[in-house]
Amino acid sequence: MALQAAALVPSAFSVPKEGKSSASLKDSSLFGVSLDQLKAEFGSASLRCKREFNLRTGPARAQTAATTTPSVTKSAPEGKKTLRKGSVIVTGASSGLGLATAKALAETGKWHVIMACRDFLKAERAAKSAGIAKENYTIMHLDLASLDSVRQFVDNFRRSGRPLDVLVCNAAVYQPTAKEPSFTAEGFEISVGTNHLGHFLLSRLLLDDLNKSDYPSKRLIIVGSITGNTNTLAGNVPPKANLGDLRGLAGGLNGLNTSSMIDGGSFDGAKAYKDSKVCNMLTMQEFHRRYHEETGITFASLYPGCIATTGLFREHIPLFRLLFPPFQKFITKGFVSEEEAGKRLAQVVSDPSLTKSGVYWSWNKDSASFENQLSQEASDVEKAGKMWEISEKLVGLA
Ligand code: LMG
Ligand code: NDP
Ligand code: PMR
Repeated sequence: MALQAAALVPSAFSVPKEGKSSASLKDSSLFGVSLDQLKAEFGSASLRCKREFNLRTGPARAQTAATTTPSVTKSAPEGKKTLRKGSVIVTGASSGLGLATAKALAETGKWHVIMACRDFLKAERAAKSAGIAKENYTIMHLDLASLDSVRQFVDNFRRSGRPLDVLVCNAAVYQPTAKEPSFTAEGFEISVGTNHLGHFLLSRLLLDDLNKSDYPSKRLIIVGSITGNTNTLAGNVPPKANLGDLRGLAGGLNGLNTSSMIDGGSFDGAKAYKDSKVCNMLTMQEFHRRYHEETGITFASLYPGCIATTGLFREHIPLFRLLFPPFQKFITKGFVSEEEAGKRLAQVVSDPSLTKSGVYWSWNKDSASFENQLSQEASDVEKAGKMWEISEKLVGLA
């Protein structure tokens, strides 16, 4: 079953696409990104149209963003079609992408969203002000910065008696201005501890529950990002993601007798976030290699676009928060609204044509999805395996 990383990017996808992918991975020009990639990243409307046209060659490769909803039909014994609501957990659904995704899914009337959030009141207010109908969501407490909380959440969820059809690992923290690291309950540097290790334990524990689901398409989705991919311009803005030989991770990221950074280097909050996203993308692929064939679960990651207005940037300096949205809107053209990004992630949750496993999805400017190519590091099979094994130890699974 082991689908090698290279198989994630079959030759059919080597045509330069809107995304930041298939052009050469060689470090050649600006920040080591080839001109083709730059053109692709900044995009031009006409190029985009042509590319999108070219992309519309296979059902799994390019879809329009028209909010498709799953036809959740199941054959009853007597041959009648019955519908049951899908049950999806979204972590960090109290703001930004998670909230927009919860809203998009709830609005279809075909999903019950379990909003797994660290701040119950904030989540409740957010759900209300987003206008999500009461019967379409449940809020459950989850603090990913505590492994006890993750385990407690899993127990509580099981006790609720709901099935689990899709799990979306979305929550994240980003500390671009922190001078010193802060730590999770177990003493892991907080960005990798929350974004990666918390989700790693959560998804490992809930794999069983997903496996038990009788839903037509079961999925585990982990949100990735362009900034963790050094085969793009965005991924080459310093500090760049780099897991090195994982010595800091192996040491437990505690910043005491070992580094707080995965590669063993000195603390850099922006790098820690980008490293955590690399772990997210590696985890998705390792899940795919280990479990897809056996379970039929679809494992996927995505870059939803640059949602420059979310709470993710709350700790950045005010000038950055002021300039970042217009910079992305008018200069890089990578900007996407929370609503649009939510529709994209909702597609990965429920679109019947996005069932391919092991894929890192991206969208072009016409909001057509395509299978994007991960950077060399983010698709390194050996590193993924090593990262998986170390993470298992850190979260107490091995
Ligand atoms: C690191 O700095 C920090 O060291 C680290 O601690 C952490 O915070 C990390 O990733 C987070 O960043 C990275 C460094 C990159 O970034 C900066 O120093 C700040 C750059 C801020 C960029 C954000 C948006 C700036 C927007 C400016 C333009 C505004 C436009 C308004 C919209 C107009 C609409 C019509 O550093 C580098 O990569 C090196 C290059 C630094 C160049 C910085 C200059 C920004 C210029 C942006 C290019 C666009 C050209 C502008 C033309 C404008 C014309 C209208
Ligand atoms: P937000 O800050 O708006 O949302 C992050 C969510 O994570 C919040 O709901 C937050 O909760 C929650 N969260 C943070 N820490 C914890 C924790 N310890 N336990 C439980 N929940 C927690 O950011 P975005 O919506 O932008 O980010 C969502 C995802 O999208 C992230 O994975 C991010 O990496 C990814 N992404 C974002 C991009 C962007 O441009 N914004 C681009 C590419 C990827 P609370 O509300 O309580 O703070
Ligand atoms: Mg980046 C095509 C260009 C592009 C895209 C799509 C993004 C996305 N960024 C691009 C280019 C640039 N950025 C350039 C040229 C610069 C230098 C001026 C730049 C800078 C920059 C900073 C300082 N960008 C940033 C930051 C952040 O602090 C954000 C970050 O790295 O968070 C980890 C960020 C981002 N740029 C993006 C995206 C999607 C982000 C948000 C990060 C994420 O969630 O992964």
